[in-house]
Formats: sequence, structure tokens, C-alpha cells
Amino acid sequence: METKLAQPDTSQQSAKKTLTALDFRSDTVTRPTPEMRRAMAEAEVGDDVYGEDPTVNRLEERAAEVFGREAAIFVPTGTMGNAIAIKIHTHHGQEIICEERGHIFNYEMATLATFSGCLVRPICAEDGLLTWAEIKKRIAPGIYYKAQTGLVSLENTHNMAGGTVYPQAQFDDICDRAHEAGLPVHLDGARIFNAATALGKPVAEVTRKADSVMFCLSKGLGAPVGSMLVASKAFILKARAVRKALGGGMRQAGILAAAGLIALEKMPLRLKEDHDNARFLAEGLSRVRGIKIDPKKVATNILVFDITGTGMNTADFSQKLAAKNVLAAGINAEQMRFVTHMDVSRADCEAALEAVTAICHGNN
Ligand code: TLP
Repeated sequence: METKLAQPDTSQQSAKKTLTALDFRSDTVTRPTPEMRRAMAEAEVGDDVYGEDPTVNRLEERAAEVFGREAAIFVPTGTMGNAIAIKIHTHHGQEIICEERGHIFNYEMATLATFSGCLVRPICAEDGLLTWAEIKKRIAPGIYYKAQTGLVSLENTHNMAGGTVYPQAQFDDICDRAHEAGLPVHLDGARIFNAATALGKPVAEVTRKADSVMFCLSKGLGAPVGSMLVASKAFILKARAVRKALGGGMRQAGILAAAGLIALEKMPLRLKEDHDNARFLAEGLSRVRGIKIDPKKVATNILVFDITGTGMNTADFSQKLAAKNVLAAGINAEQMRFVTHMDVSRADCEAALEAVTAICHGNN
């Protein structure tokens, strides 16, 4: 059951003074707040492989409560959380349906193939958001000489499509129909708190129909390390063994979980600020010559925009931005990605916009 979350300590800004540039490359660059650092220093710890780290245990219990699930497990990275879930849901030789730009397909070192022995059956979807009608067409027919579909994996928010959010009915419909077809649904919810913020709903409600959910503490929520996998008790019991097999059994991990608890309890409340900054940036960018972006589509903290009209490719564009003290990267030769987070303020967004405008208008 979702419980009331405490207000973040807004006086505790992260160690921003040490940042040398305005860093829009990702929300993974966020640094732990002083409050997190204090909690880490003071954390009660034990050996988590023996299940004896009280801080990790508390984080797992709280994550399960916040998501309205039976159990949760702390993992070092989102990539490991997804790999564990995929391993449990599938068998070697199966196919996983996911969106073509999905993180599990493009940025996880093909672990779904090397570790779980699966192939991806990718679907290209408008704004990265799948529909049941599209998924249904890609489910393998039950013929003995065809590889069978083992899993549907959704990403919410969808990172490379520009932080897009599933309308709740669309997400729930996919889960219901997949279950009717005998297929489990995994949610790569690395930024699920951003999705929940945009939808104005608790994460428990947004995710309730998925069989397993991975979410990250180390992105917009500001923890230095860590992600969680939440699911049923039986699933998480299996996940403990798979995590160990991957070398993810940590010892006095309470030092990390202490920061994770603050990320979970307090940081979701400030995400709207990042979304407002992203929208502000998008509106500004949409007025710059050569840049193509629809600000109305920017619902969370990620902006993906086309720069082909500037005559530059993203490598040149990024380099010119870096010379103006702004860090951002291309996701391909034509599209740049900017991510807002707690270590970039509205003033930083204004400065970034100025830098982009100068570059596009040839003042570089
Ligand atoms: N995303 C990173 C990069 O890997 C692209 C970023 O900068 O956005 N799922 C999604 C949707 C993600 O965006 C990421 C990381 C992960 C999983 C993996 O998390 P980590 O980095 O903790 O393994």
C-alpha cells in the first residue's frame, strides 16, 4: 500500500559546487545530497548475503510497501535488475517483445541473449509507447518450429523516445491482454517515479498490472548507486539466487541502501521541478532555428530533439556545446538528448538555451 512520503530537505543541495559544467547528459550524473552522505556515514550495516543488513532490509521492505507488492530486492544497477527479471520470466530460445529503442535491447550489452538465451522481437512504436494491437501481431504462433514468445517488456518512461509516459489505460490494457495470452509483463521502470509524477498517480497504481518492476534510485532520485526489483515473494526469492549468480550479492550494502531510502522517501516529491525545467527548455529550443522539437510531447525530464536543420551532426554539436560549458550527447547522428535533474537549475537551463542559440546562429 502506498504510504505518505516525507518532504525532501530542500536546503540539502547536492555537491554542486564541484560540478565544472552544466551537465545535461543524464540524470545518472546526480550526486548524493549532504543528507544522503550523512545517512551513509551513519548507516547500520551487516552482511547482506546472509540477509543481515538492517538498512538493506528496511529499503527492501519500504520499496515493497510503496509499490504495493509482496517483496523487493536491492540490486547494484538497473541493468542487473532487468537481467534478473528477464532470466526468471523466460527460457532459453524464447523471444521478448519490446519497443525498438528500448533500453534492454540497445544498452544492456545483449545480456538478454548472453545470459537468458533470448532474442528480441522489436516493435517500432510512436513515441516509444506500444499498444496491444501491435504486440498481438508479433506474438509467435504456437507452431513447434517457431521460437516462442516468453515475455512482453515495457519501458515507462521511455528513455530514448524522449521520456514519454504510457497513458494508464494503454499500459493496463497491454498487461491484461498479455496475461490472457499467457505472457508475463516486465516493466523497465528506471524512471517510474517520473512517469507517476507526470500522471499524478502513486507508483503502486501506475505499475500494479506488471508482474515485475525494476526502478532506479540512482537517476532522478539522486542516490549514488542502486536499483530495486519489486514483485511477488516467490519471484524475489528466485531473484536473490540470480543476483548472486551475476555477482551482485553485496555485503555491507546498507551504506548504499541508506542513501536509497532517502531517494525513495523524499526525492520523488521534487521531480516536478525537473519536468518544468525540461518543458521550459523544450519551449525555448522549439524557437531556435534548425532545431525540431514538440514541447507538448515533453512530459518528464528527458528531451530528444532533431538538429539536422542546423547542418551539424550531434558529435559536432556536442563538442560546440562543451566549449560553452554545457554537456549533452547525441543518441544518434541527428538527435540530441538533454536530461534535467536536481543538479541543474532553471538558471542553468537558461544558460544552456543561450549556448544552443549561439551555436545555431553561428556565434560559436
Ligand atoms: N540509462 C542511461 C544509459 O544507459 C542510456 C541513461 O543515461 O539514461 N533502463 C532504462 C530505461 C535506463 O534509462 C537505464 C540507464 C537503465 C535501464 C540501466 O540502469 P543502470 O545504468 O543503473 O544499469
